Amino acid sequence: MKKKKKKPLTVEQKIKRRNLISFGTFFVLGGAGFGGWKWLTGSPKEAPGVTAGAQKPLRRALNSTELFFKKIFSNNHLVQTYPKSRAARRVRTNSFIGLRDPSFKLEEWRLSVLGDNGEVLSLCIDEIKALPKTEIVYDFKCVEGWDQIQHWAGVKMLDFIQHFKLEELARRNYVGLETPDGKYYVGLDRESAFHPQTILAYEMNDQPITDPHGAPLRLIIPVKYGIKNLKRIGSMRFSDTRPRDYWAEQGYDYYSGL
Ligand SMILES: Nc1nc2c(c(=O)[nH]1)N[C@H]1C(S)=C(S)[C@@H](COP(=O)(O)O)O[C@H]1N2
Ligand SMILES: [Mo]
Repeated sequence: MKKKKKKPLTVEQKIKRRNLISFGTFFVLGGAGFGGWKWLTGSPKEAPGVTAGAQKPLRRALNSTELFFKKIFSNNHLVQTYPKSRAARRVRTNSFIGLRDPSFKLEEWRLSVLGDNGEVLSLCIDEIKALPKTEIVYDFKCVEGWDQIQHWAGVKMLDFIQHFKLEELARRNYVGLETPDGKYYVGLDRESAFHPQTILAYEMNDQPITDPHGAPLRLIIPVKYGIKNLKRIGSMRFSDTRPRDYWAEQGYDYYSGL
């Protein structure tokens, strides 16, 4: 009898399979995480010195942040990308909460990076543009039912973290972003915030981002629906508790992943 030849998987099937695998991994790692947590909290505190206070194994882990990033965020579950020629020339706009403050001055804009004890960095747009640039062309999806292939460019969140040595802060469970006026705000789980395709974008179709699209800096997070792609980022805060989230407060899914 002839063996039936297996049909090659379609992209959708592959994605489904990968989702299943991720889901399975999630449970396995979750279990390991719980065991690991019990092991960690039961471990002796390190000897006081330059870096006191952390449990020994934790310090060892903190010292190998590079490994940490490679392992936890070697996320190869990538969103589909397209050639630049497929990108829309007329990019849709949708919803402008937090973009209407008449006292906002583009020239005075700064990104405020916040940790547990307040501001750790205040950056102007040129300091961000000086970092390596990453481009992406992908299908932007709004929960309201439209999608469009768009071309964005900026600095990868991961590159941003590494450049400004924010690894310790980036170990927090969540990242919260808010507009300068605090009227629109989103909370992001760490894995999505540091997904390799997540970027702090300052260009759209090779031009600086325009006001309605969130000048001068917005989030492009392809693993999430549009609602999480905050326009005009004013502050970025790292925390272990869930940051407030505008649409989650209105009853939308906090995670809003694709
Ligand atoms: N500051 C701010 N960011 C925002 C929004 C908003 O109202 N205010 N709307 C979100 C929603 S629902 C979508 S779909 C996208 C739309 O981005 P666009 O206007 O560039 O298409 O921005 C997101 N980011
Ligand atoms: Mo949206």
